[in-house]
Amino acid sequence: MSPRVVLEPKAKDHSPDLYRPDVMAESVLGFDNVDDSAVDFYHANGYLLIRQGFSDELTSEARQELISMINSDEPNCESIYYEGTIREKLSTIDGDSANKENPDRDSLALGVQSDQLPAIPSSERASFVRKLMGFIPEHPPLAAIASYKPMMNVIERLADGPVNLFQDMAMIKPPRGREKPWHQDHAYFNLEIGSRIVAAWIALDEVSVDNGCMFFLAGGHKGGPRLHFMRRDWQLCDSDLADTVQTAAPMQCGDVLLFDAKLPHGTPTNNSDKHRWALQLHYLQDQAVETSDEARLAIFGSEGKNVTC
Ligand SMILES: O=C(O)CCC(=O)C(=O)O
Repeated sequence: MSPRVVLEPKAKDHSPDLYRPDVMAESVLGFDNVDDSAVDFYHANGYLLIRQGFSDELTSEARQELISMINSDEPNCESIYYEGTIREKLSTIDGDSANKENPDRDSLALGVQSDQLPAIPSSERASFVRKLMGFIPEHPPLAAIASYKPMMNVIERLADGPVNLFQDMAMIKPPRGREKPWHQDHAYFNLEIGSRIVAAWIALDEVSVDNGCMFFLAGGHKGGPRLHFMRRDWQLCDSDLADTVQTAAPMQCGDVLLFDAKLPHGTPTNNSDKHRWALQLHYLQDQAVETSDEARLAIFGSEGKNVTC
């Protein structure tokens, strides 16, 4: 499988005030301790943080697999995304369009796409990988996590019925790797707005405020869909985050954050010298109904709504 290669635009810095650890996430220890009150907590708060969900053996095999993939000439995945800073290492990309300081809105959304990995040594290239997508069938150590029965049982309780994995991503924030601005995951999916979608964000190493842990607005899923704008990404307006009480979720390797696809969340720049390794998997209720870009944008987009950001 030849991956779609995306060289992202150079990311603009975000204000440090956008991510405030006002409150620390509450948690339960282990999938076995998810009882009815934990399920109620998820529905009320939009998240459930499970400590020590995965063993060191499973997480270390998964992390090693990702390291092999980012260093390989054949990563065997659908897409591979590189941080915009890789552009400084490349002499020409697609004419000169990739080196523009201020990309227009379309290139901001898409980055520069190709079917060739960047033409620099693989060890150097690897240090710029931000995200891999679509790898589960080809990579058993990652499939073992995605289909882990104790986690699936909990997710099916949260979704109130059978679910299917419909998106798999490895979120690798390298040192100084970019922010993922505040957003709701549902704003990226052409799925009926009432669909039950559970995201599983799994730490494959220590994740801290410093290296870009998850921040979210606990209970914010209950407000339903929010308007998104194309700014540093497809995201909430920064000003919507003023005066909010934010929850931070520092995690240890093997911890799992389950959250509702309407929970507003984001992660800041990795300000450390260490990679931040995580998997993000999305599970969708059986028999969900697909919609269209138009239907999604009518709900999450700002066009024609007389709003500014
Ligand atoms: O892992 C991250 O940094 C953010 C992931 C995320 O929220 C997303 O891609 O939807």
